[in-house]
Amino acid sequence: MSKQMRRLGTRFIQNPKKVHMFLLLGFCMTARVGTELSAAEHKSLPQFDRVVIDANFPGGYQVEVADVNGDGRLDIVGLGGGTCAWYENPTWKKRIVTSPKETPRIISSATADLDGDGKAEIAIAYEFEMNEPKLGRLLLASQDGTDTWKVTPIAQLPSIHRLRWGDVDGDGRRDLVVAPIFGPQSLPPAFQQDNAHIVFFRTGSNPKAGRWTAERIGERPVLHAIEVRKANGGDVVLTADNLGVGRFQHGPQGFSSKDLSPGAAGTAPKRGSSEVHLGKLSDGRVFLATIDPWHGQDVSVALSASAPAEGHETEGPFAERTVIDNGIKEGHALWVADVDGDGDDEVFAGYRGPGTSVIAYDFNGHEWTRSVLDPAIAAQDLRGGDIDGDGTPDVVAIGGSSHNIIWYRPRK
Ligand SMILES: [Ca+2]
Ligand SMILES: [Ca+2]
Ligand SMILES: [Ca+2]
Ligand SMILES: [Ca+2]
Repeated sequence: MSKQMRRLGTRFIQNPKKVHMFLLLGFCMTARVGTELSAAEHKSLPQFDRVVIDANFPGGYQVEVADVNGDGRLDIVGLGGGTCAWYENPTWKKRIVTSPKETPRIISSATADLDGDGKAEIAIAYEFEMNEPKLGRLLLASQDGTDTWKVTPIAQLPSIHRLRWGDVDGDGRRDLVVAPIFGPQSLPPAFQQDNAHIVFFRTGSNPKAGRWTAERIGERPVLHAIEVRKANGGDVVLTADNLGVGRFQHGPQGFSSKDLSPGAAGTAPKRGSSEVHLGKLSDGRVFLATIDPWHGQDVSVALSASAPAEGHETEGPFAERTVIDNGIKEGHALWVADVDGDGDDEVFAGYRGPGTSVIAYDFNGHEWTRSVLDPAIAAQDLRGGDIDGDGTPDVVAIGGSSHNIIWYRPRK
């Protein structure tokens, strides 16, 4: 038995077939990004252990890395097929939060300990139906005893699609940012009749009671994904939508918006951007990593002109996007993390179309090298966090047609 297996805990030692060592099959792409870095050391990607968290999760759609039980270890929350489940670190015992009876057509979750009692609450979006954008509901699941969850209805929200916690009004309390994908009057196939209306909820003095109040943030056409980032004066909402990447920030006159990047050209709804995260390089510059256009084929990077001051990372300006891969099919998963410790964030992208894979892109100072991490997952979502507490960020993906949840653990 290898040292890697021993380190993974009893469940995996008892089931050694669950751990596969993946050798990275890297090859260089030709894309060149920005000016070359002079003295910086750019490490190459480590190998990853592929740890199966669940091999039988029907319709897997979204994954989170969050401490659910408050023991200081990051757990994994997966959803899809009407079910929300969490997996307890380090045994990865699976527990059901909600079932298809409570959360049919589940689409998103956002986990955080809202009342500070050490037990996380999970906001859940469900009753999503792509071609019926008038449907959609939000509830809060809270822990009621050791292994049971109580659900509290919060609101009906047409076309509800993405949830993230963040303090967008800067009052020191968590708000729930809710991004529908379409406006309620939108019609297939282009969905351009009505913009998606982004809102945030203040959860009040007793969040578990569910008496939340909504406030408008703004609107964008065909809004596929959001990222909430720390910023001066209140967290910023980045959007990936048919206009590309947008940025919304709270101020004295409400929210102001700004276009950061146009994404890909094309005919609606296949234009703009589909996923977005903000990454950083070792020289202090930041970049928008995107999948473009909607459910698209491109993985792109748009670099900031200079190194921004802390709290101003999302402000730009950003250079025109550089496509670092144009060969993914139905791209749906994106993450950034510095897994080799050289100060540059790697980009991780996953897709669910033919060829299904999770791919890593590593900046070597000149270009982004592409490595297939795992072809055996129809990735719908990617997240990360230091799951094993070794100081190196880990990456987790959930697959839809492959019905699996996989932890990619960088080797030391
Ligand atoms: Ca935990
Ligand atoms: Ca709590
Ligand atoms: Ca790195
Ligand atoms: Ca780690």
